[in-house]
Amino acid sequence: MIGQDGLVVGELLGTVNDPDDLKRLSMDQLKDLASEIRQLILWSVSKNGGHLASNLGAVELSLALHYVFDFKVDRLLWDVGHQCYTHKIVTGRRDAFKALRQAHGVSGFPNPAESLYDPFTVGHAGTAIPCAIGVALAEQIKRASRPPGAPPVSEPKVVAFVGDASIVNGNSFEGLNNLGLVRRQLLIVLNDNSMAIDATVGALAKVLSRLRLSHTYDDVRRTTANILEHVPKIGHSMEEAVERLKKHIRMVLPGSQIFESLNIPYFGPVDGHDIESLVRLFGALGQIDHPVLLHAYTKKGQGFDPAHQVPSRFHSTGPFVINGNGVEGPTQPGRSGFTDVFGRCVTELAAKDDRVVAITSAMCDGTGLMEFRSRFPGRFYDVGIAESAAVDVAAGLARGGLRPLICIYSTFLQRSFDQIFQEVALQDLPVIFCVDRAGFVGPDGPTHHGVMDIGFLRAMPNMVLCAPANEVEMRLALEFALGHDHPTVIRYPKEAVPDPDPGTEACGAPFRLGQAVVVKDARTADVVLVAYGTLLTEAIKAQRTLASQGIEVGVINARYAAPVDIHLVDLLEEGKKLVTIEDHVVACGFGSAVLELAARSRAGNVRLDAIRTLGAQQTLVRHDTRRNQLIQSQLTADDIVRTVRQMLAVPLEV
Ligand SMILES: Cc1ncc(C[n+]2csc(CCOP(=O)(O)OP(=O)(O)O)c2C)c(N)n1
Repeated sequence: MIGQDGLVVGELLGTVNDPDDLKRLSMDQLKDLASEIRQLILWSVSKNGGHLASNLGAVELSLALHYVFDFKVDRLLWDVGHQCYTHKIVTGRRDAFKALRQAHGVSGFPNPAESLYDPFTVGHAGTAIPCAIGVALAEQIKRASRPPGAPPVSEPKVVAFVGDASIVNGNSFEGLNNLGLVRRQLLIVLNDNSMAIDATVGALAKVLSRLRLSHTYDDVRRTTANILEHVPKIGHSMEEAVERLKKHIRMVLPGSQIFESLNIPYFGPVDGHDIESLVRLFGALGQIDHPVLLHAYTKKGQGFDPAHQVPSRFHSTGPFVINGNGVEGPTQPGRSGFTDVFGRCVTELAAKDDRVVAITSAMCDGTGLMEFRSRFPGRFYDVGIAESAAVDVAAGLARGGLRPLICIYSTFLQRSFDQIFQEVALQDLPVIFCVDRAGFVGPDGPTHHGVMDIGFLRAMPNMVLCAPANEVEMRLALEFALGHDHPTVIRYPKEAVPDPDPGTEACGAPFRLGQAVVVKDARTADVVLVAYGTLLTEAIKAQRTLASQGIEVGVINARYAAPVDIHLVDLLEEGKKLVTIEDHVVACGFGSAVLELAARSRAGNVRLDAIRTLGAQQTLVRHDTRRNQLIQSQLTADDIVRTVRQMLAVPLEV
């Protein structure tokens, strides 16, 4: 049924405003609701973009969880959170879901500011299990502190929902290793679709896939039936319940052995699309006063053939048009201009330099490495969602005389802070960090913005930080890094590279350590705009607008945030004012580095108030378009023009 606003709402779904409404539905109605929800997800993602394949696969699991548990009091923790669309739709956000990832709609990830049903803001993998342990321990501690003889209270149940690629993340495994701390109910739902964004990699993925191959669909059904058959026979004590279930139900299979060896009762594998069985399974397993793991098989893209056939293409997608049984569009996921250019350059450079090795953490396509992978399979490593290990692998490769490039999103690089410091920076190893999605990332929102990397990287010893402003500079920056025998960071945004601009010819000069380039002569100007990276384009626009208003300013492409070009201080000593511009939080960023340098000037005439630092004031910039995020953070050409006029005390032109 299509409403006036074009929102597809099925008849049943129209009645579900809260999870309590779900609980009134029959099993047959739940199944119908699942297909109505799939239609809504498809409708909204095709309009707004988003994570399609994972969400289509998680509908039944999500509905069954909400049917059985009461997440007003119980706690549901999503890992990554990209698969939470059904959860959003049934927890009062159905109508806002039509504007998924739009400024006026819901975010694509769980967010407590949106709903009491979201205990955490999430976006990174590996958090659900350890956070769930903490939540469960809080209840355990409260239980222990109740006075003896106090009437029993019903405690919130805790559920962690995690995918098969995220459960192998180090943080998840550290959580599993500590699960023994929990001596109360905690249910881990392992949603196994045998995919990360691409096919899963690594030893555990192989074990899980062997398990999958050793099972027919009938086996899976039998496992479910087996568990359910024994559920009514559960005794009253936790130990008895677990023992009975273990004895009668648990499958002695490689998948189970992994968890059993960690002393985690394992149940499964079961069919994650059989909603009726799932409801009964959750009903039973939720009663066990002990951590348990339910392993469910699902299909990524279930119910929409194009996403089912090519799930990686529909993992995270831009808007697309559904055309009969096929689709038009979407824009390739993660294929921003800078990413493409990076992918091309690194492939060309690797053809000439056989020291070049590329490493990704489950983001081959997103980081533009598809061509590299097919041309140089022996020099490409996908280590799965393991950013910290990826950095240490690179450190080892560098120690072995090779030139590893870690191709990673800024936000996920945060996971590797200590490895970058200790295994790379402290050793002064020539690892090249190719930091994609630096700056605002648009609709993915605050969990995914890459606005802190300059801050934490420039504090490290031996680290060189540079940022190409355009296509030509991407190659030059890579050439510089390959010739530099120390750690180097190259940062670039999720954005199309700017069109070639005759005014930026100076950017064609090779990168030289710590040297900025003058794009517009600063000698006769009172104010100089100093841009780091891609915002050079806004600085040039601002310079042209100001020139048309009779105000001449200089423009410098900083190229380096560490070390910063010391000649910037000369400009201050000459009495000029500087405006620094960066797609990063102001705190600890490029502008801060310029301020620090200026503060060390011995000339005695440098005033720090001659420097204005333009950058993001905060990291919590809501999901929206990248352009709007730059506008909100006052980082556009108009904002630069306004700043310059204020500095020169020239009223704004209206
Ligand atoms: C620390 C971290 N690294 C990388 C990502 C990017 N990422 C988002 S979803 C995803 C794949 C997750 O696979 P899985 O957990 O199996 O869930 P599925 O999408 O298959 O349901 C990746 C790599 C992330 N969110 N967090």
